[in-house]
Amino acid sequence: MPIETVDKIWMDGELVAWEDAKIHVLTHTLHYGCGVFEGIRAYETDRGPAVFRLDEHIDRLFNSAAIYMLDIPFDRDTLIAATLETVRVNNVPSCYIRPIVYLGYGEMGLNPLPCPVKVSIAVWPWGTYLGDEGVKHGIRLKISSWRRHDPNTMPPAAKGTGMYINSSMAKVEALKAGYDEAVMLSPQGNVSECTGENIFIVKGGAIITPPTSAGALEGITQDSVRRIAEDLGVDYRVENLLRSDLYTADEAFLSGTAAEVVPIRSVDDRELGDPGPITRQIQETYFAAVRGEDDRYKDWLSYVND
Ligand code: PPE
Repeated sequence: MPIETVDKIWMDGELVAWEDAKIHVLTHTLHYGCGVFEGIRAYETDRGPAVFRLDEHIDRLFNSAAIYMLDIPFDRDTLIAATLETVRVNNVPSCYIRPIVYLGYGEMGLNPLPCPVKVSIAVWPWGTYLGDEGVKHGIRLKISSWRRHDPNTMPPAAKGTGMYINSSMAKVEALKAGYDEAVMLSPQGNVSECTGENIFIVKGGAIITPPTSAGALEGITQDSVRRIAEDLGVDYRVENLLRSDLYTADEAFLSGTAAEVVPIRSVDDRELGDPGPITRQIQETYFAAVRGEDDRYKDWLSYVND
């Protein structure tokens, strides 16, 4: 589905018309993939649109940039205000938000340091990432033949643009084989994460998710799942998982800003079946939290019209 356009995109401190948000073909990041980005969502609430966990996303953007030695020419507060403003001026009840920090037109060659650091924030309406059916009934996963990055090859803690070639290859492989999404293993063979989501199993009443050392991004939705699990009194553990742990799980689900919380129906054709009770509870609480319907999580929302 093509992107649903809106009026304005924030580029380097200014709101420009959607169709004018263009860059030069010799933009450094286009050639070498050295950029960092975020994926954020704003949800419709009874007080207008609210951005979910905005501070944490902007913090991660700065951490990603620090890892790649990209010196963002704006401070945190400016990017937080710019995000809220971009959602506000586009008059969308809910949307996906994509801040990106990239190296612009300047010098060529592998040394990124002389290039200008540019920042853009785009928003657009985006429905369910893995399909409405997937959110309700669960999706089918396949273990990818592509391994996730080793932390000393590409640091998974940075949400870097170029790193996603790996995810895209895994995604295409899974889709061509008739599955909905891929699970990637670390170079050592532990479960890492999906192409754009963290993964969880439920076993003996506890939720277990792999550590960052297995190559997973430290997900902000994953952290929301942790807090919700604690509040529900469900044991939550960070431990290495083998692919066979996925096959024999009582329940499994994944989480991400774009994907939200999605049940897993099967892994490599081992059926886990309909979404289980813990997955359902986490999912329902998450959707209530993002819509401002659960007071326990009100500190996670930044209201655009406040
Ligand atoms: N792992 C990866 C590799 C990843 O890309 C994401 C987010 C996550 C885990 C979950 O992180 P969080 O969103 O903080 O819970 N993936 C983003 C990009 C998806 C895309 O298609 O692009 C997202 O969900 O916005």
